[in-house]
Amino acid sequence: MNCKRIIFITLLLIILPVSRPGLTLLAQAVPGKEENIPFLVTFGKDAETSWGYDDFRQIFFFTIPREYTGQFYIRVFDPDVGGEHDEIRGDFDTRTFFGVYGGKGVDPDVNQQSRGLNKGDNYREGTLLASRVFGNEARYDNKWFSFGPFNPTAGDFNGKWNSYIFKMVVEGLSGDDGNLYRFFMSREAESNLPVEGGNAFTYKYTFRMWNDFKSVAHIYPYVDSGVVWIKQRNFDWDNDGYIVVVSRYKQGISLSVSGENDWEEDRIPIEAPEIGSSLDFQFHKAQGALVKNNNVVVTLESQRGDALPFFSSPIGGVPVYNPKITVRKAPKPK
Ligand SMILES: [Ca+2]
Ligand SMILES: [Ca+2]
Ligand SMILES: [Ca+2]
Repeated sequence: MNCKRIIFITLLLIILPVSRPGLTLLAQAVPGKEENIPFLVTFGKDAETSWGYDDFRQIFFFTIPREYTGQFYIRVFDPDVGGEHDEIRGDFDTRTFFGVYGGKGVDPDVNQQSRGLNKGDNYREGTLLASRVFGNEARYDNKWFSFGPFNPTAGDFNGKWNSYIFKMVVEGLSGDDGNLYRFFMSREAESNLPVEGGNAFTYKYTFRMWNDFKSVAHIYPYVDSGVVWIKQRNFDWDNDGYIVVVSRYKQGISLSVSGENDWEEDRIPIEAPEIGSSLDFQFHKAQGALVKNNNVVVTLESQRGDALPFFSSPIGGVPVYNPKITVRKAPKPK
């Protein structure tokens, strides 16, 4: 490699991360790198809700920047329910649907039902591009399965993000076990090669905590203009430690935490400087007796009742806060 080429690549590495405000380069792992979350969780529809789930589905949106013209794949790690990683009840007898949607009806800014937050919502709206139902299948255990290739223009174009949007619907069709899995949006079928500037988001985050006292999980909602306060709701935290919200302007607000099979909520004020940036919701595990295999569900909505998206790669980056966190109690919603 000659000297000019080395200088060129060095410059490229310096310039690229700042050339796309709000979007980062390596943003396609879901859960994201900064979130420190091992797995997403979806239970079969015959499961008890106290196992951490209340609607037996998870919906994620993937964004492909308009400038990207190549094909891409959405890869799923451990899509089966069996063998490693998954949560067994009795026998492994759960079937999980994974479906990738594009076209009109997908964009959740245009079609709110696409978010799948309310009972009766037609969250499968859009064109089904690829799907598969996974059961207890050793050939997909602890392995990646790739959906695609997809052409970016098969997505639903969103002007605000200047991106094509695709939707992944995961649904526990039958059985009572928990399917643990994660995603990666990749340029290749057989390896994880990120699409520059891509991202992913959801409006209802259902995830698994690490079985580790020291581990802190993070999720990063984006606060859009017009938000004055938000209502947070968390489900089935099993009273495992504490949840705080941190931002550039919040040193730490302690939230009400849910017990087993129970929702808790708070109202969190939003300050003007927080608009157009991300909040950092931190999930700190209880010290002492380890709460094992803890699955938790989190949703947020603004004072207008509009749900806030959680991005796998935080928009504007991880908010920087003062490490000496002072904790105060969030007021109850009125
Ligand atoms: Ca497995
Ligand atoms: Ca079972
Ligand atoms: Ca699995």
